[in-house]
Amino acid sequence: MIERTLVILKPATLVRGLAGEVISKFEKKGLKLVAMKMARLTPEILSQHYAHLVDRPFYPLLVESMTAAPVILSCWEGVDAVTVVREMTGATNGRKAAPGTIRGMYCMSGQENIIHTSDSPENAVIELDRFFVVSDYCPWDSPLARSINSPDEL
Ligand code: IDP
Ligand code: MG
Repeated sequence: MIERTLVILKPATLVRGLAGEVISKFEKKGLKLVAMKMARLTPEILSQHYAHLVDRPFYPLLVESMTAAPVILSCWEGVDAVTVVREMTGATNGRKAAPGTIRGMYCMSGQENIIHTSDSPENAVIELDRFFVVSDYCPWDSPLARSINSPDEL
């Protein structure tokens, strides 16, 4: 099924000059970029986005890190996009993430782990609605679509 998922390039990714490299991984995989913008996240929106973590001891450091510079918010579309992107992301701790994953390739930290990606189709819908409005989306038909998927997969 064609899904959409949220990818946030975290502040450290922008600071380290890795944004283009990470975006390129998703492009080359064959996912379709349908929305993208920069934003400075606030403690308020982070308390929604990371509601499952607000009571954890590391939460203040997480907020400090996520507000230290802008992020790049992006929406990627494709067949099973949520699972595909999540598996490309790798384990939360970059030191434990498999070597071929984005976290496995580009980070050494449990907190400074390059990207956020939605962990289920249900959460993808909630998270995309948190960060994007309808007019942010630019759906488009790729002339190469037949080279990305067979029609019977769609
Ligand atoms: P995820 O990003 O792999 O989905 P979550 O458990 O949802 O992982 O945690 C959200 C973010 O909070 C992580 O990406 C990471 O930046 C931070 N985080 C999670 N667990 C820890 C920890 O034990 N120490 C420090 N930061 C953490
Ligand atoms: Mg998570």
